[in-house]
Amino acid sequence: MAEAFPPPAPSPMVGVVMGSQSDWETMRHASDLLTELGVPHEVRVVSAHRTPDRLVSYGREAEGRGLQVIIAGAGGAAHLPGMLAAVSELPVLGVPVESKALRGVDSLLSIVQMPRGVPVGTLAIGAPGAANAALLAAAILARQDPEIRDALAAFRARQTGSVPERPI
Ligand code: RP5
Repeated sequence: MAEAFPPPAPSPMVGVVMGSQSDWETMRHASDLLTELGVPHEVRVVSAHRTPDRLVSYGREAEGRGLQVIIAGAGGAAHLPGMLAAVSELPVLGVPVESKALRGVDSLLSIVQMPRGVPVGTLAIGAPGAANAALLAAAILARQDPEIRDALAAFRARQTGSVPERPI
């Protein structure tokens, strides 16, 4: 069974948003990494198609609630990141969730091909993209936040240390 959403942080800096409960298996990789780096965040299900009003309120209210970055994951005709970028001036990082029919290529193209003027920073398909979205969000926040900068540096050092020089 999939893990439950983490309890909301008191003052979240990052919003992790997904189009469906079924995206959580992918998007938890973003949430887990933000937790590991000590980045306060919240997790929400917001569908561009099924809950359009929720999408507009979430995007419009995000900055005023103190969020600094939105990570949005969706699959198929994945409008969620682009629509959030349309109603918010926060940086939006898009994660293409792997779809059954087209293995996430549909999600990737839907998210990456934003017309000029409303950007979405698009990551790789699936769990690696979700994890990298968290690292990129942390890197953005780290410019102003020494604790996050240190946590990110420590993460990178651990990662470097875990790579053996020769295959085991
Ligand atoms: C998208 O449709 C969601 O982001 C999800 O990836 C996909 C399928 O959703 P479900 O039918 O599993 O709810 O909106």
